[in-house]
Amino acid sequence: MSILDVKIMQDYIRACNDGWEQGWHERNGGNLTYRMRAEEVEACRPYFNAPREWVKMDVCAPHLGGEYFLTTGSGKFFRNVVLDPAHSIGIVEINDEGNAWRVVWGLENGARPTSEFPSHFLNHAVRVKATDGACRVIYHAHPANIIAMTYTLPLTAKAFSRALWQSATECPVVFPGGVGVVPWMVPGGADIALATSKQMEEFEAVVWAHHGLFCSGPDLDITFGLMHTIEKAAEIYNLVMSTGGGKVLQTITDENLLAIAKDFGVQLREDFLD
Ligand code: 2HA
Ligand code: ZN
Repeated sequence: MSILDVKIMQDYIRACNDGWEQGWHERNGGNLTYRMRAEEVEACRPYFNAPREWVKMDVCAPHLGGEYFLTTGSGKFFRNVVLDPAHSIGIVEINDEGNAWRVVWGLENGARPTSEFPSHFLNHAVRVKATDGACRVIYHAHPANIIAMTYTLPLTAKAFSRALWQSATECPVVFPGGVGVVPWMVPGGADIALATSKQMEEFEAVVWAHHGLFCSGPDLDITFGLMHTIEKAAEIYNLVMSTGGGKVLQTITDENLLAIAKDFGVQLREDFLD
């Protein structure tokens, strides 16, 4: 047995590789964090190394004190996760105050959690509250089509949510709450982390203009599926705009969107309709 035989490790590594295979993770692009269940921590604990030193963060979330997160490493490539997990990903423990982390497994040779760990951490903090503790995953990727849309659409939650909903019939069912948008900001720091987590109070997915997408969810399948669904809708949107030269003859109307919401029993954000 090794830690790599534990199911959550296998599922997490598979999610990283699936993202690589989708083309969402050029070079060291993107990052994935997972808040482990108590039983998953116990299954992994026999393989933990002696903990490293505590590293203080600029952000704080006391209700995440004592949690353990699986995280991709700063500067590490998703492409390499499946080949070399111990150097590419790791497990960090959060201190009781919720303002520092320390590595307990992986991230070998002194690697650190993703440069976006402050954003992930604050997003977890907000989504855990917004979902009564159900949220466990924050996933950031660089899918080309959703990024391309941030050059041609107003950077508002309404414009993006509506355009995506109208691009594929399943969208209003998969993300009836819509998506948030953060304008262009310097990545990696506390400012973009705060701006993103503010959006995450309302939305389970947030677009970063000219950069990528953040998705949240209760497990790896649902969160990966949300990223996949949004990016596919964005691809359709861009195909329509480019093949039709911006001319649309017919679309999914606001009435259609309401009919879907009614039949599927989901609460669509109606203030995003015209
Ligand atoms: O890890 O995606 O936003 C590289 C990034 C930073
Ligand atoms: Zn990024």
